Amino acid sequence: MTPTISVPAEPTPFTLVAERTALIVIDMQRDFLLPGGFGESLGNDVDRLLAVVPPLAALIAAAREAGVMVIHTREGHSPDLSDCPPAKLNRGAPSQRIGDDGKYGRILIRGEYGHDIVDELAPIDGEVVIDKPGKGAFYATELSEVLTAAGITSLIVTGVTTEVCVHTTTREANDRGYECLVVSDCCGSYFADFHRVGLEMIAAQGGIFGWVADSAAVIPALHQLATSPSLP
Ligand code: C5J
Repeated sequence: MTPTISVPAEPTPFTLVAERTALIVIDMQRDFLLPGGFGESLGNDVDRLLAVVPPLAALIAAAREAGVMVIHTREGHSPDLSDCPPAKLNRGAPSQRIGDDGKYGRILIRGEYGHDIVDELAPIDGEVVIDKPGKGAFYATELSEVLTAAGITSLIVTGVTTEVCVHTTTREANDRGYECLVVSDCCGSYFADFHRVGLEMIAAQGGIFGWVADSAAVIPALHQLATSPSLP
């Protein structure tokens, strides 16, 4: 029998089912996080995003130890920008747009240094990395097929930014029938209010998009999964 663990969460406890749960780590990319990068060049305070790295590293380690599938995503585009619609490309200050030269290479372009995940959270061999052109991780990607093939029904959702790619992905997943537990201190926003309200929106109205818990609640549950025997 598959072990299940109850995680204290808002608005109700979340049932973590081993082998049916994946941890999704959204867009922890240098372009968004590093000083001098794309995110900071837009006038944002990257410290708010960097604060996510230590708890998220601990959560990823606990998931790996528990045998929970870890999936990483990266927002970005092909070098010829053929997958970036004009409506997305033409936003923001000219010279600091997608495809322009930034401190870490062409901004949000696949293969560039800035497009990749920060060293502290680098995927390990065997982990899936989804390259996504949109804010949601399901749009124009193979994520649905990956989850279906692995028998996944629940997602632990983390990453940046809370109100943009984390929210869009959680909404997309919720509409597809996945139960989503968003980990509050393992998500981050450049804007404190957006982060707080973004999390409130997920758990409001009886958990309209999912559940919210912090890593202090989720990591012990993963440790319990790691040590609980699979019963026949
Ligand atoms: C944004 C993201 N904010 N990963 N991307 O443009 O949330």
